[in-house]
Amino acid sequence: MTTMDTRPSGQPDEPEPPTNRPPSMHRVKLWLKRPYAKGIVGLTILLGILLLPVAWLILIPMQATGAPASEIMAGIEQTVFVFTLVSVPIVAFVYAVLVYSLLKWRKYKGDQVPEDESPAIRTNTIGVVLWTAMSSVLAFFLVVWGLIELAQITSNSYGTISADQQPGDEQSVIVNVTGQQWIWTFEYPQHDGVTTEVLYLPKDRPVYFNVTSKDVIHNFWLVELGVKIDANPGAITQTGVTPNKLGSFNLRCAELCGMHHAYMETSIEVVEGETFESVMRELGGGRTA
Ligand SMILES: [Cu+2]
Repeated sequence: MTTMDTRPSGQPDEPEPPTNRPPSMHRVKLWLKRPYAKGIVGLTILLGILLLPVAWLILIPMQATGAPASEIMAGIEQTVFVFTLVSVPIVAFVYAVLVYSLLKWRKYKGDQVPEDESPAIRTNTIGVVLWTAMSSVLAFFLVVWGLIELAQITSNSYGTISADQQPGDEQSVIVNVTGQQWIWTFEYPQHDGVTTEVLYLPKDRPVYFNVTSKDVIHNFWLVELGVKIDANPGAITQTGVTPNKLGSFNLRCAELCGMHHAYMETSIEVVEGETFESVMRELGGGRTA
């Protein structure tokens, strides 16, 4: 092997690329043999296994009150579940680094600072490609899932067509919702304009809401039905849902609207279609449209 300099003369000296570097894979293996790498990988696996049930634990309080009571809410629950599962490996890794650092790197033993452990992993091609690819795949999965779920929610809440332009359906029910500090009122224009302070809904029938406010911005939130939309003064927002479960559910204001915001809640009574019609008749509103 010759040691002769073959570069054309006159060029400034550039640093020689290191020629004695072991191949990437070999460096990854060396790195994985380090005590801290072993410790963090082990902790990541352990924490990952411990964190897995969290996805189910999150569903328990959501379902405790009777959710999902619509297809929209079923989709939202599934999304919360899947997103939690997908984030487990990342959360486990971050906490593994944190826990390991807190336990092992509180202080050096004696006065001796440990030698720098070579080779570093941060410029390792395999390491960088793997880490970037894994993060990208996870993020891409979440974006695609989120967009599909959002499109389904929009179609299930009749979000693209306003209530008065929906196909005239015998089955469908229109409710005009008004928020004001700190009460909700519901008007049923197809039933002689009956008004209630409890939201009555028929099961398995599409319901369209025209939502507005008399004073400040409120937010109309049908908790177990997965519907949430702003109630703005001077404007009407539209949404809808098809309740698919009988029962009593929660309706809350989800926009801080003043002193008694926390008490701006009522109940949703999802009843059979016939019961709904008889409730309306009892309140003085026969079906007129
Ligand atoms: Cu409020």
